[in-house]
Amino acid sequence: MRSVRLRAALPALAGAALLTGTLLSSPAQAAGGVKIHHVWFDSPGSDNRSNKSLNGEWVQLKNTSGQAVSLKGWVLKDASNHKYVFPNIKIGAGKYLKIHTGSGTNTASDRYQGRRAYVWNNDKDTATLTKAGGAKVASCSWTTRDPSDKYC
Ligand SMILES: [Ca+2]
Repeated sequence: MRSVRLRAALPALAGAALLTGTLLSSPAQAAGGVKIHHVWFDSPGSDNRSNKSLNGEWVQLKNTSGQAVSLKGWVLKDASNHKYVFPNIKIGAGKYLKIHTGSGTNTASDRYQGRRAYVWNNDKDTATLTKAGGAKVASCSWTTRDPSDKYC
C-alpha cells in the first residue's frame, strides 16, 4: 500500500514543482529579462574624484531575453536613493549596458550619469533597478567581504 501511495504522490509533487517554477520565473519574464550583471563599486586606485575614477565605478546590466527592452523611465538607485533615470533607450537582446558614474559620451554599451561624486559605496551598498512605475526589476548588494566588484 505504501509504495502505491508513493507512486501516486510523485506526479502531484512533480506538478507542484513545475507550478512553483512557473510562478518564480514569471516576475523575471515580466521584467523583460534585464538583470544587474556586474557592479564595479570600488574604482581602481584612490578615490580622487577625477572623471576617470568616477567612471571606474559602474553598474552593468544584461538583457538575457531574446528581444530588445525599453528602459524608458527605469531607475537605477543606491541604498541612499541616489537615482539615475534612464532616457528613452533600449538594451538589445543579449546585450550589456554599463552605467558609469562620471561624464562621457553615451553609446549603446556605455552610459554616463554625469556625476561629480561617487554613488556606489565601497564598504556596503545595494544597487536596485526599477521600472518607471516603481516595480523592482533586480537588485545587487555587496559588503567588504566582496573584492572591488561583484557579479550578481
Ligand atoms: Ca565607490
